Amino acid sequence: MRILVTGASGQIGSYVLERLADEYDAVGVDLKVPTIKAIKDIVIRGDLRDFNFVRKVVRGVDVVIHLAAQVSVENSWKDPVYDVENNIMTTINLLEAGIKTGLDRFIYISSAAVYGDPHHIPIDEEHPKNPLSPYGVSKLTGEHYCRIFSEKVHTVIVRPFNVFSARMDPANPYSGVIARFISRVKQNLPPIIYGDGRQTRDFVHVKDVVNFIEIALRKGKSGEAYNVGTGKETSILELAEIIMDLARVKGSPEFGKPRKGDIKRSCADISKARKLGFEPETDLKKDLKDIFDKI
Ligand code: UD2
Repeated sequence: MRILVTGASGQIGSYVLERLADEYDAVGVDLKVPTIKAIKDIVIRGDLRDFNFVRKVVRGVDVVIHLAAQVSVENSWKDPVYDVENNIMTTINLLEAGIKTGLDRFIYISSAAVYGDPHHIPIDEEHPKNPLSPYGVSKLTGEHYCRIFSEKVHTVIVRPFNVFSARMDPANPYSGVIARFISRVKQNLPPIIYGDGRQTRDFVHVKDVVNFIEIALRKGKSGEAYNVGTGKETSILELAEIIMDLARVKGSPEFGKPRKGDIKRSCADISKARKLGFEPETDLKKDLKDIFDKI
């Protein structure tokens, strides 16, 4: 089985490709060359916004795991067109080219951002979808394309909550909150919290996301969506405290203006993923300690 992992140089994609390359004929594609040695020679450089390139790269592939995306909520407000091109156009290009070349399976990595502010916690897959940002809208649009194309190709939608790993980029201002906080405390500066810090997230270690993607590949039902999180809610204030403790930084965090389109609470109901055999192993405090020196 030949597998194509898009976004293979990214935070999740690099781990997915590393894992699958042991077992399958797996290759990656990305705009950038990966920094991870183990996958350097199996990642093709190219732009998935270009249909001609997509057609070439998809030929002979049985499964596409689509992780390439613009991932920042904040950046999606700054440049919504870039967000659409990278999150919607790439998805349609892959589906269209894949269907034409006899693709067997398409695993689309969406996001918990499709739900918007929760009506109930934990959030199950049937929860209303009211995205609050261009990023949430683009991810949800990709899901709709997967759903309507699911008669032609087996498509599975995965909705990760807040993913973290040692491969987050602290230098990138659009990286997730964990990378931002670790970068601040390493400079002996307090983390900056946007808003009052009472907003919550379900932080899930990348190893759980990779585990679930492997499950989805084998057992995911076509046209169905699955949450991937831990079912545990952590406030940004608590997160700041944990990271300040790890770095032995004294004092209090700084507070800034809340971000536009910031979701207030987020916590996954993972019963549906569990039915396929998923069991999260994330231990936030322990995993943060493990990745602290690697970031
Ligand atoms: C994350 C992912 C997004 C998506 C979503 C799913 C990133 C960059 N974004 O969006 O791709 O999958 O989760 O739920 O991985 N914050 C601070 N200070 C900072 C940075 C952030 O207070 O320096 C706050 C921010 O306002 C928000 C929370 O931390 O309330 C999480 O922000 P984020 O950028 O890590 O991720 P989020 O949830 O917007």
